[in-house]
Amino acid sequence: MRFAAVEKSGGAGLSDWLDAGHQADMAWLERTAEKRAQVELVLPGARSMILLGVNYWAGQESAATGGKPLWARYARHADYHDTIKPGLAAAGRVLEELCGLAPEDYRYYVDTGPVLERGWAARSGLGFRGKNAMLVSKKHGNWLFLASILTRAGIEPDEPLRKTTRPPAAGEPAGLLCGKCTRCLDACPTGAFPSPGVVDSRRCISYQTIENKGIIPAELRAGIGRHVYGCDLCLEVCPWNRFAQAGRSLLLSVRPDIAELTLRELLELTPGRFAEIFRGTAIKRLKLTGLLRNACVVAGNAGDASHLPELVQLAAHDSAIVRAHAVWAVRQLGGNGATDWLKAARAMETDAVVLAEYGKSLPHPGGDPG
Ligand code: B12
Ligand code: SF4
Ligand code: SF4
Repeated sequence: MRFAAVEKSGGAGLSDWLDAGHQADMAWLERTAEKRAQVELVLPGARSMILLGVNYWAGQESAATGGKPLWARYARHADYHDTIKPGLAAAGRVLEELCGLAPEDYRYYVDTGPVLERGWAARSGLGFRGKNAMLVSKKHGNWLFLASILTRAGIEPDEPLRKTTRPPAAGEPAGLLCGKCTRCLDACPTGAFPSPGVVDSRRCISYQTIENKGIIPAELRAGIGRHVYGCDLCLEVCPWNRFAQAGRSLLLSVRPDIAELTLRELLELTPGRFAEIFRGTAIKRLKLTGLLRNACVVAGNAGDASHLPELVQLAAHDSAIVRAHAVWAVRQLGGNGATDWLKAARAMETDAVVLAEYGKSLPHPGGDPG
C-alpha cells in the first residue's frame, strides 16, 4: 500500500475528456465529474488517500487458445469488486485503531467510487500512467486492480515516480516511463486512442462489449475480432509486463474454465447455463442478452459457416438487440445464401432496429444486401 496526500484538484484532463464525448453513454461519469475532480466533495475534510494495487496476472498459459472467444483477463476471476472489498473493510478497521478514526472518517472504493483511481495511484508512486492509459507498475506491469481509501487521517505521502528530479503534475501527459515506445497505441484495432493516454470509449472494445447495452456500431464490429468480453490488446503488448509475476492472492480465485468456452457453447447459452457458469464473476452483470450479442459479433468475424444454425435461432430471439447482431452475423457468414437462412426470421420481424440490419450493405463482395 502507498500513501498520497490529498491535493485539492485532481480533475485536470477529466473535463476535456468529457467535453470531447469520450465517455460515450456512461452518463454516470458526467454526473459524478465534480466529485471525481474534488475529493473534498466525496469526503469533506479528507486529508489522505491510500492506494492499493492488486496483482491479477495469472500467467501466460491462462490466455484462450485455439480460436476460442477472448475474455479480458480481469474477468476470468471471481468478481474483484466483491473480493477486494472485505480487505478494504479490514484495512479501515486497522486505520481506526492506528489513527483513532471513526467509521465516518474514511471511505473505501474499488472501481465504482467517484475517484480518479489511476491518477491517484500515479500520484502515490504505485506506478505511472502509461500511453495505454493504464497505471503501469514497474514491479507488476499493468495487471493491477486499483482500490482506494480516502481518509481524514493525515498520513505522510509517498513520492510519485519520477524521470527527472521534478515530480509529475496532475493531468500531465501520460507516458512518464514509456520512452519512444508506442506499442499499445499501435495495437488498438479500433483506433480508440485519439492521443497517448486518452481513450475514446466510443471506439474501445472494452466499452462496446461491456458497458454499451445496445447496438454495437456496425463499423466497429470487424475490429472486435474474437473479443467476447473486454479487451486487453493494449495491455498485453506493454514491455513493463515482463516483470509481472503470477499473483498469489487467494482472494482472486482464477476461473480458467471461462477461457475454455467455445463459441458454439456461447451461442447456445440458456439463462440457466449462463447463471451457472458466470455466478460470482463480473461477467454476470452483462446479462445473457449482452453476452449473446457479443458472441454473435465474434461469430460474424470468425468466418465459420457451421455456426449458421445457432445464429439463425438467435435471429428469432426475444431480445431485439440479440436479433440485430445475429442477423448481421448470418449475413457475414451466409454470403448469397443469407436471405434463405433468414427468410423465416425476417417474415416475423417488426422491430425497426433489427429490420435496419437486414438492409445494411455488407463489406465483403459475396454479401447479399438482403
Ligand atoms: C470509465 C472506465 C473505463 C472506460 C473508459 C476508460 C478510460 N481510459 O478512461 C472503459 C469502459 C473504456 C474502460 C476500459 C478498461 N478498463 Co476501466 N475504468 C473506468 C473507471 C470506472 C473510470 C475511469 C475514468 O475516470 N476515466 C476518465 C479518464 C479521463 O480518467 P483517467 O483514465 O483516470 O485519467 C485522468 C486522471 O488520471 C487525471 N490525472 C492525471 N494525473 C493525476 C494525478 C492526480 C492526483 C489525480 C487526482 C488525477 C490525475 O488525468 C488523466 C487524463 O485526463 C475506472 C475506475 C475509477 N474509478 O477510476 C476503471 C479502470 C480505469 N479500468 C480498469 C481496467 C482494468 C480496464 C480495462 C483493462 C478492462 C478490459 N480489459 O477490458 C480497459 C482498459 C482500457 C484502457 N486502455 O483504458 C482499471 C485499471 C487498472 C490499472 N492498472 O490502470 C480501473 C482503475 C478499475 C480498477 N479499479 O481496477 N474503463
Ligand atoms: S482496450 Fe482494446 S479497444 Fe480499448 S483502447 Fe485498448 S486496445 Fe483499444
Ligand atoms: S506499451 Fe509502451 S507506450 Fe504503451 S504503456 Fe507500455 S511502455 Fe508505454
